[in-house]
Amino acid sequence: MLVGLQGSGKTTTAAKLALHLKQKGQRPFMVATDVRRPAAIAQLTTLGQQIDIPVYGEGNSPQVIAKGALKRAKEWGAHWVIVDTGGRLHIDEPLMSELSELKKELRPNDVLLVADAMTGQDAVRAAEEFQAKVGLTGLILTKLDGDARGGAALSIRSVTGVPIKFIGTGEKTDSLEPFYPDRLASRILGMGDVLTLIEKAEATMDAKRAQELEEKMRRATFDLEDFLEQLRQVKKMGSLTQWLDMLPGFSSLTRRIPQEAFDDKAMKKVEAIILSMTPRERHMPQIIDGSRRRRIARGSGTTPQDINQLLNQFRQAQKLMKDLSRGRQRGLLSLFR
Ligand SMILES: Nc1nc2c(ncn2[C@@H]2O[C@H](COP(=O)(O)OP(=O)(O)OP(=O)(O)O)[C@@H](O)[C@H]2O)c(=O)[nH]1
Ligand SMILES: [Mg+2]
Repeated sequence: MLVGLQGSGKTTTAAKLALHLKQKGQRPFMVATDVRRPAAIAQLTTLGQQIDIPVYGEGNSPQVIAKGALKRAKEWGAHWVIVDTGGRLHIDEPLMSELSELKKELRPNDVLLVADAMTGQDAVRAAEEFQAKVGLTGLILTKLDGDARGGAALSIRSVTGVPIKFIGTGEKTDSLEPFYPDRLASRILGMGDVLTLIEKAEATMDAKRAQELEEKMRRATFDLEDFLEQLRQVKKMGSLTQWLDMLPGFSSLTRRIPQEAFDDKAMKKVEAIILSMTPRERHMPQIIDGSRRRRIARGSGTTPQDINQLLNQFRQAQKLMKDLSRGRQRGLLSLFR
């Protein structure tokens, strides 16, 4: 069952969904229940003819149509019944009760709110109402082919608490895409593949540990113990440069971090060095002077140059993490979940 404000794209989306299912070898069946707007039923019927999918719209009230449609769909052997509903310019009580009645009659698996990505706060408030009065299971965001960056999607996602399932990217019936959070987030932020990168990082890293590290970065208390922990995590993720290369503007940085820094031998060395430091040194590497450097080198079986190299790497990582966490990517991504 598709619901939404007037002109949000319900009728078009009904046809898009039907075509999508048909292309997957399914038998979808469409129902037009908008008896109020003249030509609304004819609009869906025309779309149905274009994509060769049956449309039912017989009756003078939504419930009567729904009842007849379910019967007909069953006889026809439909796998899916897609129900288009009428829209309103603004949320009003008659619409909400009409939709609630219809929902009772249909008992749909899904009630999807079709929302126009170009609209702003009004759409957000409407979404909240639809959720409260009718009850939603998901969202379809339309008109993402336009200039809209889709920022309203975030608010709608957040006020309804239901996931975005598809996005509409054009007027034609084949302009429907599954929803990928990273792509929309990139679009909103105007970034490259940052989100895919962070998702990848999240999948490999221990989520709790990653969050702690991030927290530390924000408070600028990221120290050498955290650095060691981070190296271990990054090592688990595979080559650092490989994933950093996905970030726009970071390729110059990756070239500055030697690949050898992440092989086993180098890791052992880094561990030995950091473990030879006092807790105070790990926490405040800036206090490591010449004599401390020599002591740490002796304790870890390395040279003062090794210590210098490590401290350089640490500073690079510190800067890198600062750059990464400066973005809102992570918080943004979590809104879609
Ligand atoms: N560019 C673009 N246009 C779209 C998209 N989805 C729908 N439209 C257009 O938006 C307009 C309204 O679409 P409808 O499907 O009629 O909207 P509706 O929600 O059924 O409208 P009512 O039945 O009047 O409430 C039409 O001109 C559609 O072609 C989309 O993803 N991209
Ligand atoms: Mg319509």
